[in-house]
Amino acid sequence: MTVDRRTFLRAAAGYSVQPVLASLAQAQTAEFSLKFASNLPLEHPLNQRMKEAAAAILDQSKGRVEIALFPSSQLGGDTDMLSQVRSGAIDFFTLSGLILATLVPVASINGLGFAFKEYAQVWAAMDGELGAYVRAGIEKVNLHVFEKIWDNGYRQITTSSHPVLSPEDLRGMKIRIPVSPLWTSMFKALDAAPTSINFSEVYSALQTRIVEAQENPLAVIQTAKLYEVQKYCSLSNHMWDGFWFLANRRSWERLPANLREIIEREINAAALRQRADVARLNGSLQNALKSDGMVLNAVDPEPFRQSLRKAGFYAEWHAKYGEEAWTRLEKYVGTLV
Ligand code: X2X
Repeated sequence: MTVDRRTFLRAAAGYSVQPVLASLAQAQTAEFSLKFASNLPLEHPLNQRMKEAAAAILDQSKGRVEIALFPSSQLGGDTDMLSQVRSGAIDFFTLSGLILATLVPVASINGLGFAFKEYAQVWAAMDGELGAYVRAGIEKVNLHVFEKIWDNGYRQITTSSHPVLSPEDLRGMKIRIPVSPLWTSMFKALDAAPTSINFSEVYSALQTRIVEAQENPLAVIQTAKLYEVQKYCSLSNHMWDGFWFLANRRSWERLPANLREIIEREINAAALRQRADVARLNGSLQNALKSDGMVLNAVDPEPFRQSLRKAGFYAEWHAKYGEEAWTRLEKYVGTLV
C-alpha cells in the first residue's frame, strides 16, 4: 500500500490508520490498488459486506484489483472525504445523500421528514425513477455513482436528558445533526437547536456534552457504541437515510471495462445483502440496546408531521427540489402535504 501525505500526517498526528485488506499477499502484486473509505465502524454491515465484496473482486479479477477499506473516518470526516473522492485521493466513498446534497442539492430528497412510510416504498423509489433522477444529478458533478444505494436506515432520536415523545420535547434541544441543509432546516422547523457535526466527532461531542442529543439508525447507535453516552432512544423514524456508493470518475474510467463490470456487479450485489442485514438488525437491536442500558420509547409521528407542515417545511422543500423531483417522490409515497 502506498502511504500518501495526508495518510502519513494523520498517522503522525496520532490517528490510527489501519486499512482492512482482503489479502495482503495478493494485494502487494495487484495492478490496481484502490481505496474505499467510510465513516462507519468496521462492525457495521456496510463495511462487513464491503469487505466480502473486496475479497470477491480480488478473486474474480485474478488478483488485479485490490480494494483497501478505511472504516471509522480514518481518512477524515465526511466533508473532507467528499473532497478527497472528488480529487482522487480516495477512489470509493459511501456518503449519505443528505450530505452529498451540499454538492448535488436534489440528493437529500430521500431524507424529507416522514416521507417514506415503509421499506417497500424506499426501495421502489430509490431503485426506480427517484433514484435514477438523483444519480443523474450526481454524475454531473464528475463522480460515478453505483446503481444500488446502501441502507443507513430510519433515523431515531437519542438523548442524555429526557425521552422525546412529542414535538415539545425537542424544543431548544441541543441536538447533533450531520452537515446538511435539509437536516438543519428540519430540526429548526421542529424548534430544536441543531448543531452540524461530522460523524467522526459525534461520540466525543456527546461524551463532553457539547450536545445532549443526536439522531441515527439503530445499527449505527449500536455499532458506534453511542449507548455508552446516551440514555434514551425515541423511535421517531423521522427520515430514511441511505449511502450512495461513489467513485472518483478518473479512477473509475482508468479501469478496463471487464474489471469495471466485476466491481459494479459485486458492489451492487453486496448492497442488496447489506439491506437485508440492516432489516434483520432493526428487528433484533431494540433488545440489544435495552441490555446496553438504553430506555426506548415509541413515538407517534403525526404531531411531528403537523409541526413540520405548520412551519412550512414541506412547501419550502417542494419549491427547492422543483416539480420533477417532487413528482417522482410522490409517485412512490403519495401526496406529501
Ligand atoms: O453521520 C451520521 O449520522 C451517519 C453515520 O448516519 C451518516 O453518515 C449520515
